Amino acid sequence: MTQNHNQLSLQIRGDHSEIAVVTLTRPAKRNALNDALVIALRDTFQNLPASVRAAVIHGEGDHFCAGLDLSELSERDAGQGMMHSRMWHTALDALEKGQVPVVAALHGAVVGGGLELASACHIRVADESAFFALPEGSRGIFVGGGGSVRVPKLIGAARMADMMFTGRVYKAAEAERIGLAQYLVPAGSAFDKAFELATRIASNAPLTNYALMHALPRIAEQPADHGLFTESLVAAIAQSAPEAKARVRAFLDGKAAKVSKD
Ligand code: 1HE
Repeated sequence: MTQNHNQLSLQIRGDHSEIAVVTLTRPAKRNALNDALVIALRDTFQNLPASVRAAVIHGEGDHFCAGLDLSELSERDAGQGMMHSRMWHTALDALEKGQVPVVAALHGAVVGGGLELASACHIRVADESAFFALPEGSRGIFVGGGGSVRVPKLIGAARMADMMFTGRVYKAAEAERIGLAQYLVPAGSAFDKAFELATRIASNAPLTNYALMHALPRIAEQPADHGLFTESLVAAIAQSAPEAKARVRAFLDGKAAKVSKD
């Protein structure tokens, strides 16, 4: 199944229609995010088909995403600027706090709002062509798509401030080393790796994936004692699901895969 918004496409793939592939399809503008595209992202992630268990997001052309569409920035007053930023928050929250994990396949420019979008995803795969930057600093603006909250969680506030103060650009290998991406793959193979990971994720119990998306980040922000209590609640709920019982039984019966280092 394929749905096309104007500048975004949604394809449902996999034997059980379990993988959503979301493609930014605005290569002539390096997939810059105008308002229509931000709203399409929101609508897409709020309305994924029930069969979907994991998603991949990537960009058409030579770049993942050039960030905010700067041609739309011109005439907003302060109130409109605030609402515009809140619209981004709603859209990227729909992705980050949605129903299924999202794997970002990154190549070429992952800059400004493109990095904000990538940092709302649950796993980032960078190929060797990827480069990461926050040019907001030199454009006289600030991040507005959740970057000030999400990027420091990946690399720390000091590194993010450096990127904005100095225009520092991280190439893929260094980006992976500092935590902007979790996987580094040869140029041209980010999508295949992301799809492979999404397929693996989709085979997990949905409740486990949901807990990883929704409990883990909240626990990270709780005081340790509250976090431990939340962990116990989530663990109790997850282990009580029939699917958990069946998966553990399958292992004990020798019918499920062992952990293997290869
Ligand atoms: C754009 C945008 C854009 C390209 N808004 N139109 N983001 C930036 O500051 C990054 C700005 N873009 C670039 O630095 C470069 O375009 C790239 C490194 C991403 C790609 O370079 P290249 O040589 O492949 O493409 P290009 O020739 O620069 O751009 C091709 C076209 O895309 C051109 O338009 P054309 O009509 O002349 O063909 C560019 O104007 C257009 N284009 N990027 C609008 N960003 C929620 S707040 C977030 C705040 C931010 O994201 S600020 C950072 C914005």
